[in-house]
Amino acid sequence: MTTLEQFIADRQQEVEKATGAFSKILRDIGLGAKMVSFYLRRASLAGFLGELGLTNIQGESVQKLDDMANRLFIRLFSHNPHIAGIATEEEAEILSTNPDGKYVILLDPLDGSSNIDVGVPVGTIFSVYRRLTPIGTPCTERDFLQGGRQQVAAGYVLYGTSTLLFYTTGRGVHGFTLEPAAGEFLLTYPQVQMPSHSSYYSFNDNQLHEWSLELQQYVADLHLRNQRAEKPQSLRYVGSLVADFHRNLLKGGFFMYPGTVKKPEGKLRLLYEGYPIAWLTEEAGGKASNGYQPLLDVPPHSIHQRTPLFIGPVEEIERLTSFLQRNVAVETT
Ligand code: AHM
Ligand code: MG
Repeated sequence: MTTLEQFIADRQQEVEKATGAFSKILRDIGLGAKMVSFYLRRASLAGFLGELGLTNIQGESVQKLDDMANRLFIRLFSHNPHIAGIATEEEAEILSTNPDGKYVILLDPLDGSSNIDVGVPVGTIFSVYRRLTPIGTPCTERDFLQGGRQQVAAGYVLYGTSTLLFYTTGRGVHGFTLEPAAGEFLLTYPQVQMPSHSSYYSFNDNQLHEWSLELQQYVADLHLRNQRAEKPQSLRYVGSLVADFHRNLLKGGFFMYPGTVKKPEGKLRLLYEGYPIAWLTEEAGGKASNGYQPLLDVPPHSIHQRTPLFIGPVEEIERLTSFLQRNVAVETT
């Protein structure tokens, strides 16, 4: 049995020259994940459910557990001397923490807020960059706006029937399962590969009438293929990105959250959700796009920027994007 700590220690040279800084960051993520997992399990009995009564920078109502997870991770990382700054989905501005730190971290502390109160899986998403500004000075937004290809680590924690931690440092995707008796994450998925065939589709179609004609045609094509297929793709949609992505990663499926005519940029955030999930997808052999270019290549201009998101097996995403780019002859029933 390999613990997360052991695995990180054995492989830290992949990211840096044995200074231990990077390992400590991943260890802190593991520690935060164990604590959030514990809070979530006690939430309904301890009165942690419901809204906090505040609205965040995204204009969304903050749940008590959103706030707890956000404060917990900020506290953990503020005490980590290797982290120069933190940006989270819940905070309006970046937080400059330790001027001597080499890295900055971005977090969606608790993703899938609408599912917290009903015991449905939620997640944490993280993304780490080496800072650009000189060590010894406060970090700036520039350190966070480097673009998806500059990530040095990215991953998520899924708080589901078990608590899982999956991450990449650019050499594939590795997955760990929390063994509650030992309080340790154990390596359970050494090298994850996304199946090349899509068996599931995951999207909320309540705005379908507001989607582009090309995307509506793709959806018609999907249903037409399903009518004819021996093994049609099945709908699975949790409404927590981490849970939907995780299922699709292991079982083969695609997820999309497109823009609409009124909100062309969609709902999900490029830095906290888009880049990390896109990198994991590519590292597992899949494809991630904003509909027109690889998601990792979409230039960042602000920390809370939103983006349309299309992620899954290469073949399905290529088909989908060729509809968006009007390269496919459309057949209708
Ligand atoms: P959140 O960060 O406020 O929790 O919102 C993000 C979530 C994703 O986890 C999920 O994919 C999406 O919102 C679901 O949105 P919708 O309810 O519109 O389908
Ligand atoms: Mg989120």
